[in-house]
Amino acid sequence: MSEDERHRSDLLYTLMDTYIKNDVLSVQESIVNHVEYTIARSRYHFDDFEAYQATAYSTRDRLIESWNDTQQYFHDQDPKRVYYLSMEFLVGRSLLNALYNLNLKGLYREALEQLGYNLEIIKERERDAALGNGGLGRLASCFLDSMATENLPAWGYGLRYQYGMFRQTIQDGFQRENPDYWLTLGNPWEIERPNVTYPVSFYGHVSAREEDGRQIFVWNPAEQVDAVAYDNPIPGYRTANTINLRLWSAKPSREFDLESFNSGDYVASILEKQNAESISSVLYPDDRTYKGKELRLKQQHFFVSATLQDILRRYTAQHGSLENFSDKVALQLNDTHPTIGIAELMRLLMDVYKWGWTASWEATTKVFSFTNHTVLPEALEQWPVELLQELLPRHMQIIYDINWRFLQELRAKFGNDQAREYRMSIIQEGDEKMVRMAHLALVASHTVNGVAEIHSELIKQTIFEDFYEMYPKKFQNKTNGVTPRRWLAFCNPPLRNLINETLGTDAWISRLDLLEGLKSHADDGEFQSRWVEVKQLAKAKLAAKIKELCGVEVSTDALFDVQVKRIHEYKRQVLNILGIIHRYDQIRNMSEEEKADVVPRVCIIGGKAAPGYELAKRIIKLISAVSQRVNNDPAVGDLLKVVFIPDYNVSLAEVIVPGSELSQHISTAGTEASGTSNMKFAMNGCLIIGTMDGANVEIAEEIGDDNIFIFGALAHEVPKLRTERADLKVDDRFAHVVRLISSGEFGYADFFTPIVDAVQGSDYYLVANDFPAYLRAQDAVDRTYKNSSIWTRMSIMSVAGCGKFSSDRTIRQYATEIWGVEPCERPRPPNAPEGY
Ligand code: F55
Repeated sequence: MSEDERHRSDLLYTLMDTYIKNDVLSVQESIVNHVEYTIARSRYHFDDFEAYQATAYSTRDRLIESWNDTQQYFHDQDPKRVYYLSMEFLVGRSLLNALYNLNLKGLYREALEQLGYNLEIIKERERDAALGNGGLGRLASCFLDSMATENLPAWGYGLRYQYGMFRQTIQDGFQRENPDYWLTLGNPWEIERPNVTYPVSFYGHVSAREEDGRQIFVWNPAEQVDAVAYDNPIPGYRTANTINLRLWSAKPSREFDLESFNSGDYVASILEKQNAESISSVLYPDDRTYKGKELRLKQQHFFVSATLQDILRRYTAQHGSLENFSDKVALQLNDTHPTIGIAELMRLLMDVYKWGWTASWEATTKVFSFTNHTVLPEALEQWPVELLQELLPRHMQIIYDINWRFLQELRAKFGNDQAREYRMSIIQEGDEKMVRMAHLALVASHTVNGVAEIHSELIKQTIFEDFYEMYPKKFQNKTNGVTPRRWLAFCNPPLRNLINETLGTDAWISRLDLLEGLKSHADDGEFQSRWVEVKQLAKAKLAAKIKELCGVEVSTDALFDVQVKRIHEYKRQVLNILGIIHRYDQIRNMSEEEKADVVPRVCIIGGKAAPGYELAKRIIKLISAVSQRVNNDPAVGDLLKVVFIPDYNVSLAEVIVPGSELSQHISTAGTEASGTSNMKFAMNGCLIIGTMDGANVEIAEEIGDDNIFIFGALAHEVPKLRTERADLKVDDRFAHVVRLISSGEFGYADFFTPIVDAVQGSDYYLVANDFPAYLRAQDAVDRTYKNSSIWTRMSIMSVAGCGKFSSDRTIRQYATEIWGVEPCERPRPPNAPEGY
């Protein structure tokens, strides 16, 4: 090293070695600098929103420090990495989460306070990042939090939609969808990486030629767009590690098709290129039924192609070649949405890196694993062969090749069994040939997992029965979990403080099993009354939110009963609303004496219907109509209130979950893969009324079945009950409430006919069957609520038994049982300021 170089390196070292300091003045300096130099407002005048922005940028600076050092550490240690591929990440807000994880919340609160701003107020100015539909997207975000906290060498990959999940408004009781252009006022959390850009190709044709006695295929695409990386730092809780969520945005290609500009019509060429951006512009808001939309397939390919190019590029940059690639990389497919990535990796290995089929296939099957999130057949993705052929001709060819070899294997194992081949083939034959993405994912993955025990068993017996017979060892279970940071410690500070005090430590926040220590306090009267106080505080916050959003005044003395989730027939919001109508009808026919005995209830329902899901939209209207009627009936008063909370999202959930006392998870047994909000509610001392479905089964097991209200048919009984529907003796109360709807008691009788027909006809989701048991369970709820000490005991036992449902546990199981990756914890920098 020359004298000059040494000097420069010393200087850089000193400069780089100064971390942002953790004292009030330094924080204020940093915030005010961002007001002036980043958002270009005057340091003397900035409003709450600008204070939020500057605080976010200041927090981001710290995330960047930690991100850079973590990535450098991963690079130097070179452990096996895992990449979580998901078309959805339901992030929600980031400010408080980052400050808490970095252990800087108190410092920033104080710094802002002295400047005249309140952190609790300005944090409300952040828009949710709603890049997901529901459970699947939120799970991906919880996993990132846990992967960072568990110090895993992991990254998330996804799409940077410009329009996230639509914003729901309710007009005259009907759902309206409004665009969520969430980036309008900027996104301080992301770091644009214009130099991390990859070309992604579409359409065109494949040509073949001989080279050194081998067939070489060349894809000549007809369209190309660029994928630009946006990095979103994900800090772990109380660790020096910060991992990355890399989201891709589509831009017109810089190079492709430049000739067309010189062919005359310059303006038309520019305009045509603008279409490129539409690829990443909008999140599809359908969370169940698969729709064969070409743009959706384009999104999927755009996403995985950019992701795999990035992973391969980084790997070869570090290792000089792709040697040992499959020992050093694990790729998790979040449902089948990124499954075209299997064909894309094969293509890249064979056509770009010139590997042979065998080596490519060996590597591909070694890196991929796949998570299934549903047993509903209508949700299974299938793409028309014709569409795939046109959009991705080389991939279609590779899929045929994979299928050909797979069918050979099938014959070798089971002999000539045409029916089986027909069922299992990756290509579904018929008038319109289809590619079954789940079959492709199953054939190419070394592991497939369901998301709760019952669900993982069911997929082996139903949708993947044949594949289970063929590859029994591939099948695993990974029961979902949620991050206890966002969903308990941060969203419910009074409960956090009470738990800290009681356990004498906050270690439970990253070792949730420690909550078990609460069990010995469950009968302590003193502790119980503090527990009740904490719940009352959260109920008051929720009541204020309800007033703000629905204009309805609710009493915090009433039992707060909640069902918030996407609206779907299988989740049975209809069972809930029929139960509410029954309750209403009873109350209005009571004497004053009888009324004195009633437990007052506030029934809170929220959730979005997919814009094309007509029946779900009618259900929202029915709930609104019932609430109109009930809330304005003087015979009912405070004994029953019904509210539909509009635009249910992550930030609202952070208020609703702590403020609930009873929450409903009442899907027809065997239909809800897991559910994750059930875990969030239980963790916050909210009792569950639910069916033996999804993770409810394991929650009951963990917290004890006398601490949960379970009812209804069991999963193994459901198929038979469906065939016996015609013989069912319908409960009189059921017939009565249905008649109230169809006779126009709530108006709109004709509009509600399809709902009435659904539960009176084939009743696929067995609403009528489960109705009597549901009412019995609701009676038990009322009886129990009257005894505050028993109720509170159950509430404490719920929290105490929730240890298993931390996503930290889930992620550790993925890491050891599927990915084979180990923690890689960056040592805390020796010169880092205190508390860092
Ligand atoms: C989104 C897009 C498509 Cl194309 C299909 C499904 C979805 C989606 O959002 N699915 C979803 O949320 N599934 C849920 O996943 C959760 C996490 O595993 C489960 O808890 C829940 O049971 C399941 O319905």
